Formats: sequence, C-alpha cells, structure tokens
Amino acid sequence: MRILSGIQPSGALHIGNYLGAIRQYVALQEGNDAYYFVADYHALTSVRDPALLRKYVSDVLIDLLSLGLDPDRVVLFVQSDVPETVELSWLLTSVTPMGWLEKCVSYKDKVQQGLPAEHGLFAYPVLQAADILLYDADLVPVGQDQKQHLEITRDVAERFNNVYGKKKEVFRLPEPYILDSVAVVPGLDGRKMSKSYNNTIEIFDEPAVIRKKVKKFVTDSTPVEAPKNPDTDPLFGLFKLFAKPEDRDEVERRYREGGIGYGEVKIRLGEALVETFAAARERRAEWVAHPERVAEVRAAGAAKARATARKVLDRARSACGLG
Ligand code: AQP
Repeated sequence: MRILSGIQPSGALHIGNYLGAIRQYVALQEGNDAYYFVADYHALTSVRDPALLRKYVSDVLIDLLSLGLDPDRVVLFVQSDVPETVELSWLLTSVTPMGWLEKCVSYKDKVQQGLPAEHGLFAYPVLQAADILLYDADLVPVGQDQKQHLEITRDVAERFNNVYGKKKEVFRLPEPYILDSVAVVPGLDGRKMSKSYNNTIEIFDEPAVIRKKVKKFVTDSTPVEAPKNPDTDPLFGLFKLFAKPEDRDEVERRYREGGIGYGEVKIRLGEALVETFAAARERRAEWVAHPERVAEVRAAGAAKARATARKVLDRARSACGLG
C-alpha cells in the first residue's frame, strides 16, 4: 500500500504527535511504500520567522529519523522541495465549494485562538488534499483532529474525478488510518495535546525538563486514599500509553482500590517517558553531529517524491485541459 503523511515544522514535536502519528509512520514503513514529509508550506500559516522555519524543518527531519524512520525504506522529504504540490492545490481549489471549507472546525478553532483569518489558513484543507492526492496515497496515518480534513480530501478527489474523469479515475481515494487508543492524546490540562494550547510535553526535551513538565499535569483534589476512575482520568490516560504492561496494571488496580496519589503517577509517567525516548535521544545526537547526512536524506527524498508527484500532476493537468 502507498502510505502518506506529513507533519508541520511549527515547533518542537510533542508526544501527541508521536503517539497519534509518528509511531504509526514507523510501524507502516515495514512492507509498504511509505512517503512522509515535513509540511513547511503548511507551517507558513503560523511561523513567520524565516530563520526559525528553516530550523524547525531541519529539526523535524532529524526528529523523524531519530524516532525510527529508515531513509532506505521510506521516502522522507520536505513539502516545498516538491513545488508540484502548489500547482495541484490550485487545480483542486478550482473545484472546491466554499461551503466545504467554511464548515472546517480546525479553521474556526485557530481563528478563535487568535490566529489571523488569512486565506492560507482557510484553504489549508485543499493544500492538504493536494499533498495526499499527489502521491496516489491509499492510507493516511493521522490523529483524530485530521479526520475532517481527510473527508474533504476524499470529497475533493471525487468531485474532480466526476468533473474531469470521464468515468476514469484521475485521483485515488485515500483512507484515514486512525488508531482509537491514541486518536486524541491528552495534554497537561486534559485537553487535546496541542502547540496552540500550550499544554505539550516535547519528545526531545532534556529528561529533567520532561520530569518537571509532567508535574504540571492538572489533576483534581481527590485524596490519595480515595478510589479514582482510571477510565476517565487524563493523567492515567497518558500513563497507560507509555507504561510497561505490569506497571499499567498495578497503577490501574490502585486507582480503583484507592491508595495511589497523582504525585506518584506523575513521577512514574516522567520516568516512563524518559525511558521510552532514551534510544531515540542517542540517535538524535548522532544525526545532529552529521548535518551532511541529513542533507543527503533530504535531497534523495525530494528526487523520489518529485518523480512520483510529476506523473500524478501531469495526469491531473491533462484531465482538466492544461497543456
Ligand atoms: N494530541 C494529539 N493526539 C493525537 N494525534 C495528534 N496529532 C497532533 N496532536 C495530536 C497528530 O500529529 C500529526 C502531526 O500534526 P501536525 O503537524 O498537523 O500538528 P498539529 O496537529 O497542528 O499539532 P498541534 O500541536 O495540535 O499544532 P497546532 O496547535 O498548530 O494545531 C497529525 O497527524 C495530528 O493528527
């Protein structure tokens, strides 16, 4: 299967990105034809400092490699290294009804959080449709927040196929790949972990910073002795995703029986996080020491991605009468 997904270079990657998306990227690189990209065109909607954007792009490439993407097995590239993306985005824009974009929750949410109501943010789902359709993707591993955008991608593809396909399919219709258990990873305040909510735990923060941040997890005032419900507690919700099975079972039992305080769970969560990413942290130091290797991976990924993209773009151009 052709797998495709992207991640924005709009700040340091957090454990919501890891569980909701990157862990699936790594698993799906086995036995599939996987394309993963750093979505820098998308990041232009929120990062306005050019030097910072360049740094974030390089950091995300390094992070993805450190977390286990194998450049010999996947095509790892930077979105803007494939300018065909923008041309396809325009072809798709031309058949996208305004109403489909107006109903997008993510746009409304971001404007409410104070981002300016700019056209790039509004048209974001169309660019995302181009990202996906340009590679004939079958499956797109994402978190729940991207589900609506994936539906728009399918709708836009179908509409283009209907308008121009003459019974032949121009675009392949992709399926989302969302794992229920990690569809929405909670942040320090219990809401979805998200850069814009300032409730994140970064994957590659120093261990001491991770341990300190976890202590800020917002909890209620249930006393240590009182039973607690592990099914509804966001702290346990996060702990169980990183803990070893025996630790998870023990903590779950003590939640139900009473006798465990949130302070202890926070300390154990901090340790579990530091341990989970210890090997990746070591690999990261290696990549950071060899920027020339990162540049090679980027260049090779761009060449492979562009070759695939060109074919699909030509198919779309020809279908709608360009060239
Ligand atoms: N909390 C989360 N739970 C599950 N999946 C998540 N993802 C993000 N947060 C969670 C998934 O990570 C992938 C990459 O996300 P992105 O680059 O689009 O970043 P994002 O969704 O924009 O991440 P943020 O932190 O929420 O950024 P802002 O605040 O800018 O919106 C996606 O597959 C996403 O679903």
